[in-house]
Amino acid sequence: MPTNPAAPETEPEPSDTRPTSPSSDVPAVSLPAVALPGVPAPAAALARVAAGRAAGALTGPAPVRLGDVVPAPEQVLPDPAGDFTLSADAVLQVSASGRDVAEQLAGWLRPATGFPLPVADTAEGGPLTLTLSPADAAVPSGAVAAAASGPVDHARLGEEGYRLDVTAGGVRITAVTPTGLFHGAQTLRQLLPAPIESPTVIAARWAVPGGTIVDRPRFAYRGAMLDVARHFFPVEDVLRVVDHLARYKLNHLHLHLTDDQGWRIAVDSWPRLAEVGGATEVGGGAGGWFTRDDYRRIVAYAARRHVTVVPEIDLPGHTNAALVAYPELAPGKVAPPPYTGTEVGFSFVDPADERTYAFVADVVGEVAALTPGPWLHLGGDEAFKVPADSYRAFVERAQRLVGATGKTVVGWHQLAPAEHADGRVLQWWGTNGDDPETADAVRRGARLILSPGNHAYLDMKYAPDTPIGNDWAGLIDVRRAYEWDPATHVRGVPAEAVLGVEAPLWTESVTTIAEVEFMLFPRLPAVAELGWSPRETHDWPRFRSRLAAQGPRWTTAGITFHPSPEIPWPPTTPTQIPTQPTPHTTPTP
Ligand code: TNX
Repeated sequence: MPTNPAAPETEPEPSDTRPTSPSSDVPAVSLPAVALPGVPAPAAALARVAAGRAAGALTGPAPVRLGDVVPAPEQVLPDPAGDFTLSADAVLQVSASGRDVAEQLAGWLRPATGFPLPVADTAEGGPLTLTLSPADAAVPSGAVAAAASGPVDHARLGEEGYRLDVTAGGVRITAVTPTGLFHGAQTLRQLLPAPIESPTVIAARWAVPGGTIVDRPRFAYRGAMLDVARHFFPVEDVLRVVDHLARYKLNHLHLHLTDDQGWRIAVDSWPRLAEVGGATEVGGGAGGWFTRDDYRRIVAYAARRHVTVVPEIDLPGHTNAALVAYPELAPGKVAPPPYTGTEVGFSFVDPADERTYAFVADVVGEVAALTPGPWLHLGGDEAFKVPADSYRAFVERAQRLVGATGKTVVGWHQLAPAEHADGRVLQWWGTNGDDPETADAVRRGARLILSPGNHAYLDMKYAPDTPIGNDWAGLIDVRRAYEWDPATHVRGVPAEAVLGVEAPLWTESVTTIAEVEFMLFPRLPAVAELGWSPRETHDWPRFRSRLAAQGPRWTTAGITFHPSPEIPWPPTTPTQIPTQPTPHTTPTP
């Protein structure tokens, strides 16, 4: 058995509200269990005292405004008379299939409030109610319809939409699916004051602004990519990234699992891929890889947060680690030396050898079997040493092998010249928005995920003095990450062919989870907003002020971020926002 540096732990059952690790977004508090489910008597008593004090001391409107949500909701109708204050005796009412979302919501709110927040199995009651009901979700309120900037068909909240009603008497989230409820619960979390992110009980008036939000995504695919190949990141780090995605209603995590510097997923039929190919990384570190159980844990954790994992096996280039493990795949049948630098484009599996196709079939077969989601990403980028004809023939065979597993092919837009495969999705990472081959592939049936290198690449530096990151696609500050439109970005690609957006994080220079967060925040929420929010809400001045309000939340939650000078961060926050770009520093809550 390989010894994996990231030994898996068991994902807690939905009913277990105790956090198990600091990388979960449920912060680590240790409360001995007594009396009420999940909450100890001393903490509950403390919380009641704190809440009483806070409620007495603070009155007036809720501190967060109803529209202060990232990504911007489709419709917002504030009702200043309808503010609600969460109290220590609140119960979450939920119908059966929404229970897991209610448990997660309670798990987010318990540490800071100290309230027991038991989850009860019934569709009626409150004051916090989660309702799965196509009928309720479909009923438009006249007031909300009036608040809309245009007509919206409320019957089409769809797979991911939700409705949130806040009145003085309580909060109700209504959706057609648990995914919609989950997004609604994330919105509610943002509507509570920033100290809700505290891992320990604090005194606050837990007010929610009154009114109604009706919301649903603009694009079906909203993602981020983590490169675990250039530097390896253990399971706990990946889970933490999943939590970050879920906060901003991103629903896909693309894992770049293989590259020249490391092979990060165990494949039983080719064991040396991970055992040998996983033992390196950029800079000469020890690397690592995910066992099958590690990977299962990641996909299950993501699924509970309504995030689909998209595994990438990058072929035919970016394969040096595989060739070190299995020289028979190399064109000359000679193992290259392990590679720990950051160049690209020099390696490839032998497209002329049948053994290569047995390898591809085995690998995509095993990865597909471990992956519940519909996608399998074939890479396809920067195979500079493979002649165009052989590249195309290789890709067409590889696409068929993926199709045979039942998965739908995703690939970087270099796959474009190959024949169409059913459902095929290309991922655009160009920088000039103009590529006739990609436009032609779209005409032949492909859909597009937009990851323009000069807007969505989160490995690009923010500014010349950003201590880590690349700059081949330019500098990407928050405004640049925000100021583009996925629907019109690539010439000759109509909006209907755009499946969505993805923000990739390549990790040649990114080595720790704090550095990952430093590159993600505050740009990831900008890309998330492009994926979720209707174009009519697109407005840089408003976005930057909404984004500013996220800063104290990150600080309180212990999430590292770049204090971008473009953003008017609040001057007083629960703790200090770092003034220097220090990616290694996680602010202390
Ligand atoms: C290009 S984007 C690559 C990666 C690098 C990245 C660095 C793409 C499909 N290929 O191999 O890591 O640039 O920004």
